[in-house]
Amino acid sequence: MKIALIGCGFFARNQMHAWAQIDGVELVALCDMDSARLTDAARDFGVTRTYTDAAAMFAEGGFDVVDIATTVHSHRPLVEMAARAGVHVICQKPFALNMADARAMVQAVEATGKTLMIHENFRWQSAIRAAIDALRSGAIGTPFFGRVSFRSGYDVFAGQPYLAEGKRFIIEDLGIHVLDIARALFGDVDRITATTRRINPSINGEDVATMLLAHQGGVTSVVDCSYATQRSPETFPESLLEIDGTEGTLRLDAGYRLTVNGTARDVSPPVLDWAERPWHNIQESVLLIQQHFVDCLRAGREPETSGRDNLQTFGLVEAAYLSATEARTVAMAEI
Ligand code: NAD
Ligand code: 89Y
Repeated sequence: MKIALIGCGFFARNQMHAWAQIDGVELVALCDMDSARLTDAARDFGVTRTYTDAAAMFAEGGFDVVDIATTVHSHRPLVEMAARAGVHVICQKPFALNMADARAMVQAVEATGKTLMIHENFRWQSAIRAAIDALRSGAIGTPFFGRVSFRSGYDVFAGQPYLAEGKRFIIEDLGIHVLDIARALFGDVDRITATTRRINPSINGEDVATMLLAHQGGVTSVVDCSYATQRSPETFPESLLEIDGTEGTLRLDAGYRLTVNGTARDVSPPVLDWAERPWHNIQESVLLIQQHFVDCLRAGREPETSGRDNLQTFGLVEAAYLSATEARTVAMAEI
């Protein structure tokens, strides 16, 4: 399986390391508008075909999958280019700038019969996966309440300075993952109520969001995120869980400690040989989601976080902003 990757920035290096680790896959081409980043990545990952223009890369072809690792503004044009080229597509989160773009991107790729997966990796973190497996095994009966919580004071702006610039910040950047974990655990959502705050005066967007979700299956969940929380020890980038069910409880506490009905175990992720703390949790999930994508293509299955599936997660982001702006509950049917 031949892969081309667009966007050789901060996060894409994880994706390149993961491709190098997956059997039967070869990274054959790289593209970035920034020629210095492109040259560095090509050297570090031994890729000889390089392009500063995505259209030129698609015109030459010779790959089965394109992995789009750019920031959101370029997602729709690049996904549409990939659809015209008839290749399978992985696109980083956030999916799109708005719902209309996201829907158009799904349609564009579906019309070609190829697969579109959104790189929504947090549900693939091994600790989260252990909790999902325990819940789906019925260990705590039928869940009726959940809390998915991400609270940190980690300086994400050092590595990703663009996060300080946008009008939107934490829901679009990080909350999107936490909302997706809530969907993976409790299913799709009927309605959402959200509040937002900006605590850090040097950024433009909100850095605190608290969301209340009514899931279709009857679970009520609280999804709360903050990058303004000074906690010790720092828990970045852990998502913590509290789930109550008819037959018991599940907790995923700081330090990757999973407790199901009073029995605790360590579900710490491994530190892959190219990974570094504290990012190792996210980095392992990149390998797992890319392996999942390859497995799905080989088996002719739809990936868990396909473009169509991710319309629901991205819809929650849109609904949360609408709810916070208008100070009201938003039904997902409105989005
Ligand atoms: P970045 O700005 O460091 O890198 C993006 C790169 O894309 C830049 O080098 C830029 O020159 C290039 N680029 C932009 N438009 C292009 C185009 N049209 N053609 C070719 N190259 C183009 O950004 P980043 O921090 O690496 O983030 C990239 C994406 O990854 C974002 O959407 C971000 O939300 C996401 N991200 C995901 C995770 C995760 O865990 N899933 C973590 C961090 C970032
Ligand atoms: O961009 C974000 C993401 O997707 O995961 C963590 C992050 O890097 C900073 O919030």
